[in-house]
Amino acid sequence: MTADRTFPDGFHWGVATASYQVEGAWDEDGKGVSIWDTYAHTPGNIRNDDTGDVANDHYHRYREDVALMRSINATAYRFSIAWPRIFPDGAGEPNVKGLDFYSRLVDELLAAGIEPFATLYHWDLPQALQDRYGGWLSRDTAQAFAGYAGFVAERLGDRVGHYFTINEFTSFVEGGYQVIEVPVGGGKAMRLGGAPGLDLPPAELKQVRHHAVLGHGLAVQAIRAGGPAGTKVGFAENMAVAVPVIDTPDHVRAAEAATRAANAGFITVMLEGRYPDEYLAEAGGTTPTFTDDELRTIASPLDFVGINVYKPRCYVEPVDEPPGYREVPINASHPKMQSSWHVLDPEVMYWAPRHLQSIWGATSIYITENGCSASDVVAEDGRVYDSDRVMFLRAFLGQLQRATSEGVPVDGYFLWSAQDNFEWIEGYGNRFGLIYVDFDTLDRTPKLSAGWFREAARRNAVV
Ligand code: GBH
Repeated sequence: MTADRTFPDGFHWGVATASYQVEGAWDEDGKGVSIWDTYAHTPGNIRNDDTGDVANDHYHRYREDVALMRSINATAYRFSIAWPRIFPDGAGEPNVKGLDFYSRLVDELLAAGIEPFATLYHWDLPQALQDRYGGWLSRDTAQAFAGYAGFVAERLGDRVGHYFTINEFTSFVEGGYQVIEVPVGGGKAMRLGGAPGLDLPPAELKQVRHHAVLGHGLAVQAIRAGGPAGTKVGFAENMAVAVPVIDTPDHVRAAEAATRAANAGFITVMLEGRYPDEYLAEAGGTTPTFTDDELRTIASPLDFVGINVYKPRCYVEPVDEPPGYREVPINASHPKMQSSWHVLDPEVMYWAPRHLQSIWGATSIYITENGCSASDVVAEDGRVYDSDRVMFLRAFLGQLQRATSEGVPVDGYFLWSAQDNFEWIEGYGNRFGLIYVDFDTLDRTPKLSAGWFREAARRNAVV
């Protein structure tokens, strides 16, 4: 292996999961009900009516799972904390047994030499807050989120030094609070879905987005106040990435303008402290309602920027008239990975962090998720031959290495996912893991790609 495919020293090789997708134990040890418990328990919402009641049973098998992570040389684990385990009612009295689970998990990770990175909100809102306030439609939920985040940083801060506030604003807002179809290429569309399963008018939707980023900002401040000095915090957003058709300065400028506009309600306001004029103009300037003070909170200084990178949002060309770019339709024959939305282009892994650096001057970036689903099966010899995932990882990490070699400040990579798990409205059908899970026996089997990851992490290089 030549030296020129290596990552910077200290680069984190992580794997990621989320509480509702792996933990199970949905009503154990005093946990409150989450909006995903409610949503999945409602027939017709999830493919095959699957639920996360048991999932990977990670709540009970975390020791085995940490050992598996160690066996593939992971140096970091991004997990999420289930808010209703800590505050069953959303706020008020904390549930000590719920916190104890994460405390045990963190101890196990540290003993295995794996650094814990905790996400505070990966969509499993306490149902109590949905009922009381209408969830993120209300500022009260943002305030409650900060209370919970500060409490966690105070209690786990001696051992957890990195926090992601909210995972994928885009997904839980756009999928949970409206009924919407999004283009998936070739003129086709897919319907998004998710808890709480509402269909709000556009003005209220903008207020939901605003309260989500406000919750992020309030949580950043609460984590700094609650955790020890040096605690690091950022978000984990599914960045909309515009890819230039041609790598020339005019195309790149067009792609940057398109990227800034496409992230207006989330990344742009969190990093700039203002909503772009076009975003405000869309609804006649009437929504969202906000104050300057809130904008300052939303843009609270961060230690790093986290992005989930799966696919390009679009391709762009420059044009002379405003806004200076034009989206190019994605061709019907464009290659895809198994998930219907998963347009394949490894170069998105180069452009995403490069745009973060060039548009917003990011100085520390984590790829908080990247991966793909595949039609994995256990072969007769007991192995799982996910050749497409190996292709995917080599290509995407190759592009990430290209970015770091040009000085784009990426400090780590988290593969989605450590294991096959509950893929939201797709149920257990779409497998994203490095480790195959038999959902009848809960047996775990490392896939071919796990061997690839083990070697890449060992060498800190694309292999
Ligand atoms: C992430 O979401 C989640 O954080 C994670 O929990 C999930 O399991 C993982 O990725 C794999 O899906 O608007 O064209 O993209 C994934 C991002 C966003 C993918 C919504 C599907 C709908 C179609 N998801 N997207 S599109």
